Formats: sequence, structure tokens, C-alpha cells
Amino acid sequence: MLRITRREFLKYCSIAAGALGLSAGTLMKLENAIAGEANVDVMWLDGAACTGCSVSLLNSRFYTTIDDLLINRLDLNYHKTIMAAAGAYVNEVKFTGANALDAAREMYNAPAGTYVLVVEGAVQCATPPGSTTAGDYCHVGNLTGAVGVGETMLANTRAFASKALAVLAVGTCASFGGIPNGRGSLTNAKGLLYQGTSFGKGALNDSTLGDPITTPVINIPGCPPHPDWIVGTIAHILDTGTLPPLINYRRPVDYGYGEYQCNAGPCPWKYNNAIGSPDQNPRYPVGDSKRLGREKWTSNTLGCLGILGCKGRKTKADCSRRRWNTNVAEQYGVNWCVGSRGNCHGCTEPTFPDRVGKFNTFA
Ligand code: FSX
Ligand code: SF4
Repeated sequence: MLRITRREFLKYCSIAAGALGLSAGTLMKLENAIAGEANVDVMWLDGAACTGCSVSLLNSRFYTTIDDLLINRLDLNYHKTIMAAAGAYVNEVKFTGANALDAAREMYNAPAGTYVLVVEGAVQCATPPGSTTAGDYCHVGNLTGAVGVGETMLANTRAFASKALAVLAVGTCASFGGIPNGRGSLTNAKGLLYQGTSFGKGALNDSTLGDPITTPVINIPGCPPHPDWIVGTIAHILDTGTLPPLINYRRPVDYGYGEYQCNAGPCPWKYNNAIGSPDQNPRYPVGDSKRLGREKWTSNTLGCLGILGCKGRKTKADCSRRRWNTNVAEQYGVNWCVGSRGNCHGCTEPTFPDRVGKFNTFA
């Protein structure tokens, strides 16, 4: 559960009302629902994913630490990976006076628009052989307690999303389908609003799965997303009472989702390309690509990795500027994939993993 003051929440609701399409009547209901209460619930669901998004979140440092978030700003009661209890204890057994399953059901049964839903991982929508239930590839339990919702990630995600105030799709899987939707997948894994680049093919808005769900969705792609992108988006909502400005694919503009990696930092190799060398490829400004391949781990003078398959020139994010793994508040991190001479794999893009191109190219 996310805990903010009642005053902050009401301020958020009224300022965000236009963006969220909340009517005055809904706002009134919200005010009444939380009268005397000081918290807004956050439900975190995970489907088909490696859980790297949660692990990345735990590394938060730039804006604030995860300890500060959980102690002072958020009260995250339902997150199956980081809850103290796991497995049957979470959903079946009372522990320390609270039952996470009850908490989830309470959130679901509260008046509409009183919680935020976070989704990590793709939603698998296919009907497996021998089953008659769409989404039967991924079960998360009957978290709503409502008759007929069932246990699949698909059913739970749609049910919680339909009543949420807003939804954060954390990671490329939840945004676009990501690796679970890679070539050869049998499970019809989808993001919430998109499958790859196709809007209207997501788990919430594909009309073959039921009526489209219109709750506002913010996509924070990346495999995994940088912790600052997740925490910064949450902090923006809490601190300003507004949704962050979004650009294409409903991504927050603040984290470089409008800039190519080559330019955002800029990439240190971009201006280090043996300029003037007769071997230089003017399109991907590199020198001797065989030498580049052979020596990429040991030399820092060999220029752009584009010819080896680096996707920085078609991938939008600010890794090249923000970098990862800072241990100091408000200071950018120490390195990023390309900074350590590994190709950018295009993990923030809706075309990831197959349609951004081969991971590596050996010339
Ligand atoms: Fe996906 Fe998150 Fe990649 Fe993993 O769970 S965006 S596979 S880093 O962690 O959803
Ligand atoms: Fe840097 Fe890769 Fe862009 Fe080349 S393609 S400038 S190595 S991010």
C-alpha cells in the first residue's frame, strides 16, 4: 500500500482529475471514501517476467532509497516478491496480524479509483491446449475475491485495472510484451495497451478479450527499467499532484524516452571514431570492425559499436546520461551497457527483443 497524507491525495485527485477523466461526482466519492483515512493503496501484480524490474527498484538511490520509500512514502503491502512472507503464507495464512490476500481483496472492493495498480511482466492471454480459459498459462490466485474473476494474471489484471485510479506498467514486458512475447512464444504475451508497437492489442484494450478498459496507463519500459524511471515517476505524482508529461507509447518524457542513446549522454564512443580513417563507415562511424570486435573489451579508443549491433541509434532512453548503479543521492550512476563496451540491446523499445535486430553482429 502506498501511504500519503489525505491532504496530498486530495490535492493529487483534484489536480489530476482532468488528465484522468475523473468527474466531479467521482471526486466526491473519493473524498468520502478516504475521509479519516490517510492512505492510498498500491497493488503490485507480476505476470510473465524475470522480476528484474523489482530488483532494479530495490537499487533506487538517486531520488530516494527504497527504505525511505517504504518507510516514509509507500506502504507496499501486496508485492509478492518483496513481502516478508511467500507462497501459501501470503495468500492462505494469517501472519503478523495481516493477511495479504485480504488486503488485496479489500483494495479491490473499495470504491473505484482509490488505489493505483502497478503491473510488472507481460500478461499471457492464450488458451493453453486442453484448457478453455484464456490466460490459463499464468495463475496468480484469486486476488479479488469476486465470483467469476478466477485465478489468471489476465483476469486479475483486468479486474484490478478496471477499478484503479491509474496503472503503471513497469518494464518492457508489461508495456509491450517484451521477452515473453519474443519469437516462438506460444502464450500470446501482451503489454497492457500494446503488443509490440500495436496499440489496441494489449491485455486491457484488445476487444477479443472483453470490453476495453480505459483507466489511464503510464508505460515505464526497460528490461529492466532504471530505478530512477520508476521512482521518479511515482515521486512526480506524489510531489506535484500531476501525472508526468508523456510522449509516444505513453512513456514519461523525463527519462530520455524521447532521445536516442547515442545523443542523450552523449555516448562517449560517438565522438571517438577514428574520424578520417579510410575504413570509417559513414553511416555507423566506426573504424576497423574486425579489430573493434576483437578488442572491444580492452580498448577504449575504438569508437562506435554500431557495426557490431549496438542499438543505441534506435533506442530511446537516458542510460548514456544517467548511467546505472549510483550510490550517492542526486548523483548519476557509474556506467551503462555501452560505456562498458557492450552493445545496447534496445530494451526500452516496443520492438524488443526480436525486431530491434540481432543482439550482436559479427562483421
Ligand atoms: Fe520484463 Fe520485469 Fe525484463 Fe525482467 O519483471 S522488462 S523480463 S528485466 O524484470 O518484466
Ligand atoms: Fe554509442 Fe552505440 Fe550510439 Fe555507437 S550506436 S554512438 S556505440 S550508443
